[in-house]
Amino acid sequence: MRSFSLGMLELDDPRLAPELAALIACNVTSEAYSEFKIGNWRTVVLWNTSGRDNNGLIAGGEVTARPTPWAQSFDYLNELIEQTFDVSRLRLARAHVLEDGVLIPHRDFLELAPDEPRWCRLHLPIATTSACLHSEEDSVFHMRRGEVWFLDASLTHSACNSGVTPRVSLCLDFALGDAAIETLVVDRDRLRPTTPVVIAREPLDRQFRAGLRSLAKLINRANYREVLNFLARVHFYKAVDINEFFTWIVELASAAGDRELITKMDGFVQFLRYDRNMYQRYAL
Ligand code: YCP
Ligand code: CO
Repeated sequence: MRSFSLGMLELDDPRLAPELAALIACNVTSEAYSEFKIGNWRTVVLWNTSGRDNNGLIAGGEVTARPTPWAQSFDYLNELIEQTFDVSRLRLARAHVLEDGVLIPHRDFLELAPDEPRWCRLHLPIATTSACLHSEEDSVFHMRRGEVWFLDASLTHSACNSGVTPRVSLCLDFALGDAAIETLVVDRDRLRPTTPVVIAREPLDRQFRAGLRSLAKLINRANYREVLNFLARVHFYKAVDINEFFTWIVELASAAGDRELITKMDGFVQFLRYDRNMYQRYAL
């Protein structure tokens, strides 16, 4: 696993509580990347380079980020961001609110030009439960509240919350270039070392595989989103590489023999995994 925890920050609960409640209640959300989610997953943009409230797109360029008009009143969160990270290299800070939902397996930064400085994503969960998991390739892990994580979003990854209590995680994207990831944390003494919570999963046995194949008997244009919802979550509890998700959806569409569905799934895999242009959307 290339993602790793940089350590645990002390959070100030009384100051955090009202801002967390405002984030969960917020309806100034960004629709960017909404084709990657199934269920209740919302993004509130906290810092960006355009100054517009709901612009949550990652974009190239040299401009540093600043709090959006809506996020300016978040004294505690803005202070936390400023005191912990090197904001001169920050390009985008979002709060991802996830309540009973899943991100469809995908890779990020595919849309950035090859000459862009290397992007680096840090996560800081500020509310979570044990039902909230993240994944990367063949690993599944839980990020604790207050833990600062480097997530290698260029690899195939996903996140899910199988409960109903909202998980809120700050997602900070930096233009890192050739510098070391650790340099993004300005005051490293504030981070307490932690051992990451890696999730052990049960084996994916033959019977379960046969069940997966039998989904071809029921998948159709009316229900394929529900099938995707189910399939995107399998690797969180069965020991299987996340990339198998792409094989499953293409094989199921093909076994179902529906031309339109085959084209849709082929195109979706291309979009999620290999090749995406800036501003490109995918109509699921
Ligand atoms: C993530 N990927 O993995 C981001 C959020 C969709 C694309 C938006 O957190
Ligand atoms: Co992602």
